[in-house]
Amino acid sequence: MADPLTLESELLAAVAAAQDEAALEAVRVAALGKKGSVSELLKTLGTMTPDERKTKGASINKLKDAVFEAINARRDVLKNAAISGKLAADKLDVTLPVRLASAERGRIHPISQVIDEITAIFAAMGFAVAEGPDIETDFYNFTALNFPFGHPAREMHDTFFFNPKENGERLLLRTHTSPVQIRTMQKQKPPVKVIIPGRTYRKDSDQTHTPMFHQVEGLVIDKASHLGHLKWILEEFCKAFFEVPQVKMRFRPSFFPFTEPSMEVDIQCDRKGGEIRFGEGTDWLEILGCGMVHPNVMKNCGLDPNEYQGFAWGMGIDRIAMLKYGMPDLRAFFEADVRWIEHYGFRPLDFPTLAGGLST
Ligand code: 2NL
Repeated sequence: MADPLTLESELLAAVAAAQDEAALEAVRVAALGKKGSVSELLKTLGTMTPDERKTKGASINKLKDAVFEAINARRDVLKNAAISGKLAADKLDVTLPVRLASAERGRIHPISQVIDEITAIFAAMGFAVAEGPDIETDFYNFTALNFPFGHPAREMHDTFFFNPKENGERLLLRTHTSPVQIRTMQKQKPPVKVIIPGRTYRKDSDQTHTPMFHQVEGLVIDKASHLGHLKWILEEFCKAFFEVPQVKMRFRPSFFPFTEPSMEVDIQCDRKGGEIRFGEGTDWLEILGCGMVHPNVMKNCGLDPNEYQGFAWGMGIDRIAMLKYGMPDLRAFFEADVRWIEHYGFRPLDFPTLAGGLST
């Protein structure tokens, strides 16, 4: 039979050597479990004479108590060590920036931002927004707009045509947003006051042209609309859009098939020091074309040019977006580079308003 004192020193050494709770549990089972070394010793008490039991019983019970206590004490130590280790490993750096909610993480493309800004400005002047299809017919894109058949202006637009249908009709990608104005005039009796922002397409691709680009056109039709109204609207627009208190504008005679007279408009700017400032300086920058709606266009929409007159204008969105926000490369607009949009994009919930600021 094992000697209680020897067994005690062996078991206490094993308890002290247990490095985790699982190892300690194995020691406990081997000592105090049903067939454990201490339990086996306890069983021998029943086979002893009363005298033997008196002398040996005390030392065996002392062994059992000592091992039991040592295991409990060791278990506390190991539990605390495990918790401390976990606390040390599970670190949270509260100085890290907070991760944004998903609705805050995306960015609004500068083109969308500029369209929203333009819409806010014209909405405040009482304009509605109209939309129409990107795929158009020859009638809406050219004929109704007073482009005669075989006229060189049709070629100038570098049109993307689809393959002809069986009936010979050839659809195309609209080369300007003007078809939407034709559709609006057909649907709606004057007075008409609309702007049409949207995608337009021309077979043109170089440093300053992309085959898809964006335009916004405006149209006003009423009984007594005149160029004075047009000039005021465009001036108010330019001041609001470029966020300057004053801006000089220069109207130069030009030609478009769908307006008469036609004008190109330059705004005053300052190009000193490699950047452009608006509303100051002695330089000029062309930003849009405009004119009085041609009587033929009125007639093509079923309006009597002796009863109604109107004016219209059109401008490229991509270029004024580059000017306003200092983006040097047009092609980056359509490359879907997330680093570019993170730098130049706008926060999704900051919708531009005249009262709250267009581009805060
Ligand atoms: C430009 C010039 C312009 C229009 C667009 C228009 C539309 C209708 C009737 C008459 Cl339905 N005019 N639009 C008028 C003048 C100029 O755009 O340089 N755009 C980038």
